[in-house]
Amino acid sequence: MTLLAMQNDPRPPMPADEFEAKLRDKGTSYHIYHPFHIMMAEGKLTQKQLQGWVANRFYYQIAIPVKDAAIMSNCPDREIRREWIQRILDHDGFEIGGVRDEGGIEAWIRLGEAVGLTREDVTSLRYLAPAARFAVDAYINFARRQPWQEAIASSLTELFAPHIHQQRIDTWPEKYPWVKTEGLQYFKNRLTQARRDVQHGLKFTLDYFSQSRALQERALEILQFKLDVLWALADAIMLQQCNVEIKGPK
Ligand code: AHQ
Repeated sequence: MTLLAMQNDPRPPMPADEFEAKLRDKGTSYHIYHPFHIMMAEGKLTQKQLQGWVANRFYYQIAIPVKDAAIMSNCPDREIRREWIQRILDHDGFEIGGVRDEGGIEAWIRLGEAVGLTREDVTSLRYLAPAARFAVDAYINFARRQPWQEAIASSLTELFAPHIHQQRIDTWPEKYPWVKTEGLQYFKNRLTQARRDVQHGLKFTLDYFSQSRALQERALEILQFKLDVLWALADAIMLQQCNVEIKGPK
């Protein structure tokens, strides 16, 4: 159903606070609760497994600015583009008027080197699991093909991101003391960037999708899709790194 058709849903929309609470309640499906991330937080990953996570996740990191550029290219609203472009700069880095920032993609490569990978191990994507690629591509294609309003709503998994970034900052030095601390800079940068991004994304989502009950339900569906992208990405990495046997039908 198109956004226009959903706007005409005759049912009264949920009150804004109830809608926001339902969005936040989806945090129970966030990938911080995935077995692989629980193993990570408990210090149970080997160096190879942590390297595998960093190497696979690099594909997600380089996808983010591509995804955000797709949203920009679909969005006719200059005010929104002025806000949204910051996300591309955060990841790709920039040099504007003498101000230089290497960006999050570069910081993620440094995370790779901090866990003992070479720059080329990370940038070559040689360790990328096919299912990890497909999970990330599903996100990029969603942003390319769906209305830009829906793609903005899909970024709201970052409501829950500061928690997982803080968890890494708090646990890695004790659980993985061999990781060079400068590698954690990416997570530290995201604490502020994610909070800023989500303020804008949440405000837009609450305003736009509160036009009707059907739109509110669509926003919840979109958030669940993106939670599933992150969950599937962790599944792919765990399968590759822990050779877990797929428990199919007997
Ligand atoms: O490093 C992450 C990042 O830059 C983003 C952008 C945002 C989006 O636009 O979908 N989501 C996101 C996320 C990042 N890191 C993930 C992690 O676990 O390190 C979390 C992820 C998210 O919650 O969506």
